[in-house]
Amino acid sequence: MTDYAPRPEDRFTFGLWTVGNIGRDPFGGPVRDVISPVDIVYLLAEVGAYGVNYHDNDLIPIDATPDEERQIIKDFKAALNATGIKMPMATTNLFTDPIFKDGAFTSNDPHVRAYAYQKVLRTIDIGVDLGAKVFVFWGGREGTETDASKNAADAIKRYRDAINFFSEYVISQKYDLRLALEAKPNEPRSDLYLPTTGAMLGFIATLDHPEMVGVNPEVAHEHMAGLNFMHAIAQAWDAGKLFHIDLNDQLFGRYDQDFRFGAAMIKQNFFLVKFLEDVGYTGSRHFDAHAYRTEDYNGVKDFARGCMRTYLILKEKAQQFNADPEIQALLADINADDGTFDYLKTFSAEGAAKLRATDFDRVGIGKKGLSYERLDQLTIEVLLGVR
Ligand code: GCO
Ligand code: MN
Ligand code: MN
Repeated sequence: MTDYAPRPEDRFTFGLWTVGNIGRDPFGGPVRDVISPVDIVYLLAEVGAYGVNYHDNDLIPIDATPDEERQIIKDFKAALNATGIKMPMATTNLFTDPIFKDGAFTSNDPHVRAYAYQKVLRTIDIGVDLGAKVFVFWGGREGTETDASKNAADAIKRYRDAINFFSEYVISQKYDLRLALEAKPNEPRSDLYLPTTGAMLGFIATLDHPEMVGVNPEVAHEHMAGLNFMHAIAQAWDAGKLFHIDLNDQLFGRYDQDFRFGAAMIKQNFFLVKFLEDVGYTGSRHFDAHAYRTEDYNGVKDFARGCMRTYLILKEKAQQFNADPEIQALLADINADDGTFDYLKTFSAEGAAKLRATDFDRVGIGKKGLSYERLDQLTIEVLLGVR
């Protein structure tokens, strides 16, 4: 048992836009005052976070003059130095300004696409200067309301051209920077292109520099699509593509909720944390979520502390699961393997012939109970704290 205090090695990060969220929604205006990026850095230091991430315009207003931009970056760097807060990930806002109302890289208008490229190049330069090692692309407006408006295959091609362009830019500048693509099925557009992490993984394989591009999956986004997030994470991990992760929470079938991590689906998030910890994921554990609209800034701190604390509690539960003799005995039984079929691990003609000649007790094997009810109940009891 620990005190669940966050430590730097936990790599807990928050976006400027997360704890800085002022609680605006489609039905109501802000409920919290805007606080400056510098104040957000101090707030994150106070709650024990490791780092902060940002969109270009969270830090530098879209219409800032070069002098204003220099001063903002200077002040931000001073806050990072004073607090020890790191800045591991940067991203570009390609969705708020009206110019992006029909997308950025997938817009039909070449001026919009070129402006988006320019915005990304500038953000990469500043992000690298601030310490970013991962650069996220979330295609917030890369989609449609009506498919009469765009050719979906052209949209994917334009997306590919853009990521290839930025990959070459990073290589040409000799930056130590990897790119991470974030999928979302919908919101704010009716339908977004490349809607799931699986779709992104397929897309990455078609790029000119797939080795420098991975994914930034988000709990809420896969849940919005009714999918098992941990399975998406497992596929990304298996492909060597889990460069970053956006943790939050979200019920199936709802609007984009962005709840505190672990606020809604405890069991799913337990298996997620268990997966990340079991495989030894060492990247940022980034919380892309925000406090309820009912909260003031004390509530925002409760929110931020809660994200990290729940992660650490679930991590402890995962350790408990892994150390539980009854659970482990069940798992050993379920996974029993005497090596009889090791010859099938690679194909050989002899192996195929041997397999053809093998008699299986199909009925007997099909009758065997697997004890998953017992296993799941034990899991629930670990989670409920009665074991
Ligand atoms: C959302 C997304 C964003 C992105 C962010 C960083 O649903 O709005 O999750 O928060 O993660 O733009 O790329
Ligand atoms: Mn999101
Ligand atoms: Mn996100």
